[in-house]
Amino acid sequence: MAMELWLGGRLATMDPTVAGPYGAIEDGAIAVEDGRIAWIGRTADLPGDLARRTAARHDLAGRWVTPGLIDCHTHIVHGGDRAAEFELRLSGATYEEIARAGGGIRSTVTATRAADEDTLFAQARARLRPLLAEGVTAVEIKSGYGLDRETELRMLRVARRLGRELPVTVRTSFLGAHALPPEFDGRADAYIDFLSAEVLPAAAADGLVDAVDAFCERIGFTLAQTRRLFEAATARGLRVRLHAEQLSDMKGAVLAGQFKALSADHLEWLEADGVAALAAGGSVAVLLPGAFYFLRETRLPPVAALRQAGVPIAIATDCNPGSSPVTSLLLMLSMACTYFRLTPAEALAGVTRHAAAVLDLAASHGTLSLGKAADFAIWEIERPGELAYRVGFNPLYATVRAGRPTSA
Ligand code: DI6
Ligand code: FE
Repeated sequence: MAMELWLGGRLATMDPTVAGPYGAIEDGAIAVEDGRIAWIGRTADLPGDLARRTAARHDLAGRWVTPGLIDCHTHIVHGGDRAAEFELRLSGATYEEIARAGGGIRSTVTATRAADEDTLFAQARARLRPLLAEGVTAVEIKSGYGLDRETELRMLRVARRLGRELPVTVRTSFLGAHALPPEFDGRADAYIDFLSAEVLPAAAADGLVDAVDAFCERIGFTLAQTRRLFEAATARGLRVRLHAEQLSDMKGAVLAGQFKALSADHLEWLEADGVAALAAGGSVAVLLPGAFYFLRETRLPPVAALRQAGVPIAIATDCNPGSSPVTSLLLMLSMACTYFRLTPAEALAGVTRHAAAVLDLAASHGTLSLGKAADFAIWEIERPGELAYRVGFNPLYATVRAGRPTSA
């Protein structure tokens, strides 16, 4: 592919080796070759030979450019919705009560098992579109609403198909340990054995698993069960991550850190021992302000302690029908700042550089840097902080993926 040049932009590279909170390069240029960044810097410094080899030029006209946004935690493939449960909660029932009464995740499991691959694909594509319209170029998608071999694999196949048919990089997580299916009532340990011995190996053999996740919680799985699943994952060479400390302190983050997890997610109930373990394990803390908002949580994740320990913080939608029916990553930037007191620069790092690390894509995504994928979002804004400032306004001008303007 011939070289193409993007000139005259203000680049929020998010590259920590470039000075300033956003790694900003004013009057910047990006040269793209074979879908990768072949040169990046100030337009005035562009090497002459490179300019001569250029086949096409694009004028950024002073617009801001960020790395393509990355939503590193979603359950976007699922059947149906839970609007009725939302109404129940408004008349007083809690999320945990509904789950214990057999609703909650289990009702989405029923709907997902009943949906064929094309139906799941069409519904997920409709939820993905608003994310792509906000400059998202990579997304994580979990299984976890099948809880049987056939449906877990179907969900993951749909996730892979979204990555093939839409302009987005998809990374999958196997979340068989999301809830206990009715067939295994009272037999959670046997279910973990079934996942480890049958479902995970089958999904991995079909190339459907990039990481393994679990829900460690009173209404999910115990720490010991989570550990056994992590051992099975690690034995297959798969990285792990964990829904930890969302509703109570189960010490999930301590376990995650011990397994050098890619991430621990939610973390409202995280204590000092969990913070230290994440730091020691090199894990990213993924904060999910949509679930915090939608469940009307009041306990804040320990952002100051995470910062102090040097734990990178990512932000994601957690797009799911029960606790975060959210399809706007820009809204999550706003909520991360207003609720969790992140700075706009921290929030933007949370949907670029640190989100890439969660997906094990740090070498190729997440910053505008030499050699990385030419995935970027072009914005009609005056300063990068605006991305976290407005509510319900989308200033995206265009998205470029692997060097090509996209349309979804
Ligand atoms: N925590 C969550 O917030 C989602 N999953 C999880 O483990 C909620 C999933 C749902 O309610 O359907
Ligand atoms: Fe989740």
